[in-house]
Amino acid sequence: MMFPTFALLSGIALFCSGVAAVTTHQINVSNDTAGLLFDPEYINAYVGDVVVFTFHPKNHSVTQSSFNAPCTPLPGGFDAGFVPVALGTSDYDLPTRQFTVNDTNPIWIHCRQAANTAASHCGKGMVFAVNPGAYGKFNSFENFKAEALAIGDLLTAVNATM
Ligand SMILES: *[C@@H]1O[C@H](CO)[C@@H](O)[C@H](O)[C@H]1NC(C)=O
Ligand SMILES: *[C@@H]1O[C@H](CO)[C@@H](O)[C@H](O)[C@H]1NC(C)=O
Ligand SMILES: *[C@@H]1O[C@H](CO)[C@@H](O)[C@H](O)[C@H]1NC(C)=O
Ligand SMILES: *[C@@H]1O[C@H](CO)[C@@H](O)[C@H](O)[C@H]1NC(C)=O
Ligand SMILES: [Cu+2]
Repeated sequence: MMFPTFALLSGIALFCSGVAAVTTHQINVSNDTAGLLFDPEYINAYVGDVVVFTFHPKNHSVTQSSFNAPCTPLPGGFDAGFVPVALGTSDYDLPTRQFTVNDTNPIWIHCRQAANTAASHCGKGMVFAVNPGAYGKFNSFENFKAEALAIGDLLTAVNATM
């Protein structure tokens, strides 16, 4: 009777090693105290992990962009669209959207509210990333956010001269 027991145990071991733990990452899209940001601003995630965005007031999007163009929607990329939320909505009623991490490449995200205007949320630093390069690397989250803020500065300057 040794063999069936061994087969059963190795079957369980195979089953367990084949099932990777899925982590769910909770991200606030804006929050009541800090305004135009994603909180946290970036995460590291494994393939298969789920990223859940909880939308706070007033009216934001979660839109994929690219490292080179932080405030421009990526053709074919993820876009939750605009999700308006009334001021005073209770935490339990805040809407959520989610995506699954499909590969290990960085995923760059912005809020496209008021795009290409001085009020651009992206231009005010409302950006987010999954698996950005490490601090000090060219494709770090810090460099991505700095690019977004530079776009915002440009939009503000253009607006001031009009
Ligand atoms: C997200 O916002 C909720 C309040 O709506 C807060 O309890 C929670 O701690 C926030 N999460 C993060 C990661 O800051
Ligand atoms: C809002 O985000 C800021 C910056 O990450 C954080 O310090 C603060 O605790 C957050 N507030 C809430 C209510 O989650
Ligand atoms: C949310 O923002 C979008 C884009 O600016 C706008 O078209 C839409 O009317 C807004 N929705 C509400 C309810 O304010
Ligand atoms: C991962 O693939 C699913 C299924 O095709 C898709 O719905 C989702 O948007 C993808 N995630 C990202 C971040 O593109
Ligand atoms: Cu926004």
